[in-house]
Amino acid sequence: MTSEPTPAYTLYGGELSLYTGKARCYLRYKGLDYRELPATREVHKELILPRVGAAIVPVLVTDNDEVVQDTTDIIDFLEARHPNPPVYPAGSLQKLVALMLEFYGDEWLVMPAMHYRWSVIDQQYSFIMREFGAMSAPDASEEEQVHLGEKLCAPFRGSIPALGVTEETIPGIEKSYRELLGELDAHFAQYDFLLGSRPSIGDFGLIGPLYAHLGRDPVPRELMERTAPNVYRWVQRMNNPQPCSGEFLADDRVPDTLMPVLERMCHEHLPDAVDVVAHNAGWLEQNPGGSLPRVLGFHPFTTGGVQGTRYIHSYSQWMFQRCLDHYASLEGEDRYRADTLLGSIGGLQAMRTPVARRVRRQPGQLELVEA
Ligand SMILES: N[C@@H](CCC(=O)N[C@@H](CS)C(=O)NCC(=O)O)C(=O)O
Repeated sequence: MTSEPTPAYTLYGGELSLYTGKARCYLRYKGLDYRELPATREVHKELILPRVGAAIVPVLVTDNDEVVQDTTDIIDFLEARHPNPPVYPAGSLQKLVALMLEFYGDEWLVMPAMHYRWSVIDQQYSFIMREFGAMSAPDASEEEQVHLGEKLCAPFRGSIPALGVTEETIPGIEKSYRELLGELDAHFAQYDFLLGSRPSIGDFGLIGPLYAHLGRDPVPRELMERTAPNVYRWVQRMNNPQPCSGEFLADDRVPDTLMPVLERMCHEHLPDAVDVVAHNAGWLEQNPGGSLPRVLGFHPFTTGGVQGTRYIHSYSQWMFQRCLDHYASLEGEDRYRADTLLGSIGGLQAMRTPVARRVRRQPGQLELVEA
């Protein structure tokens, strides 16, 4: 009997996991030789905890036993090995927009995603519980999976107030999300992806929240399908791509239809990111050489015109630095065009945030350290 050869890549995660969706869509678009396996109890015990240092998904393992955690690192690791076609646009303005929207999907839209999974849990209880149980114990009975799911989901379910989801903020979160859906729907009525007929790193950032939670959990999926059918179709395209197909728009053009989305991001998300940079700097000043705690207390935020308080997610700086570094590298005409765009969407000041203390990731740990 011949056994199947091991694919080049194994992605450990789950269908219900926001960030697994981001990595999966990327692997599919690039047409890579991979398989996806559930992050079961055994996988956590034998692989993820010892090699990554925390119970987090997704994790990519190569056929050479290299382990990569964090979807941005996974994509960059694979882009270096399989550069064509790149998911980072060559045009400087398109690249800036793509990095901003990746950051927005990864770090801000988690709020509506988690709200629409957990605040309406009574309406989708057995689906969600079973999904949690199935990732951990795929061979258990349905009943056992639901039971297991109830235990496993506790940290996620319990995290929503820290993310800023409370009775007071829910009207703002829903308002902003519904408006965002309308804006994206108008965009995807005209374009297959954010920047043309090829998905960019920005599309992969947005698909995380817009698939596993907002495009798949029963309650928000119905909302998306009914009110934003073009967004729903983009979710399907992202999950079933023509591998390696498509192009970014010519002449580094950024469609006008993205401006309201970018404006929303600058208005709601960037103040949070700028404040994270300040808090991280303060902590690193007080604790030279230390590893930044993942959460540094709480700070105010605004969404959909409603104010709330949410955790200070130190990791956000690492994602924000990607945007800041790209912007800082621009010169001449490129800088002028970036400034004009950022000025028109209210993002210029934030993109010029001075970073007194840069941060970096370290292998085998989730906590950031000073770079
Ligand atoms: N920035 C990370 C985030 C990964 C993440 O937060 N994954 C969730 C599941 S979708 C998780 O495992 N969270 C557990 C934790 O953060 O401790 C990435 O891009 O991979």
